[in-house]
Amino acid sequence: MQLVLASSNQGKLREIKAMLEPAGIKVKSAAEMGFTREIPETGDTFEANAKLKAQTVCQALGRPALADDSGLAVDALGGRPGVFSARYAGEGASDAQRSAKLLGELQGVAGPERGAAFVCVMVCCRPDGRFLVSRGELHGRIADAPAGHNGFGYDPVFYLPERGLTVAQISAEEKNAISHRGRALRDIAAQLPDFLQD
Ligand code: ITT
Repeated sequence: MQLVLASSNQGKLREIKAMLEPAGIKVKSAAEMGFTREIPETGDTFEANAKLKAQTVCQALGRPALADDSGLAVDALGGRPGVFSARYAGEGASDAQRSAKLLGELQGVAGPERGAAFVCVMVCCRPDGRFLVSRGELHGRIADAPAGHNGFGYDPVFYLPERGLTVAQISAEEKNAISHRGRALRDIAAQLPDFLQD
């Protein structure tokens, strides 16, 4: 089985490959398959944007495509940055700049009020238009300062109270076992063999 991943985020690609390839599903990025267009994320939900990315790549390449739309919902910010997580500090900002902006916005917010969730919605689309949707969440808190170098994105500032570590301080395997992406992916992966065959 082969799937195209409608994403240009290397962190996502790495995690999704590590989880699907042992199950015998080969993953290629859209860029590896010759699709390099930027897809404007015009939806106002994770699901709408994941569908948009999966359908665009699936139709352009004429083969099944998987997309991941994800982000961080912070309680004290009323769920922001949410679907704007990638654009939170403006176009072209680095992961470190986005995390720094978030810590700045949360200055003065005490530990118990720093609750947050990583959310991931996955959509797999077939050329005939049928699609599958799954969702996963990881709950934790925004740290007071970045810590750790593993993972990507907001991982250094996402603190897991029960572990006493940020997501950037745990291994890739440990992250995949508990993460929003791991949960969404295990759910959709269980349905893929039937979905891609009939
Ligand atoms: P594609 O749309 O090409 O997949 P993107 O980076 O633009 O890549 P999103 O629109 O889904 O992806 O934005 C997700 C944002 O949330 C982005 O800033 C990520 O760094 C962040 N994010 C998502 N999952 C994460 C994770 O597991 N750990 C840390 N940050 C994460």
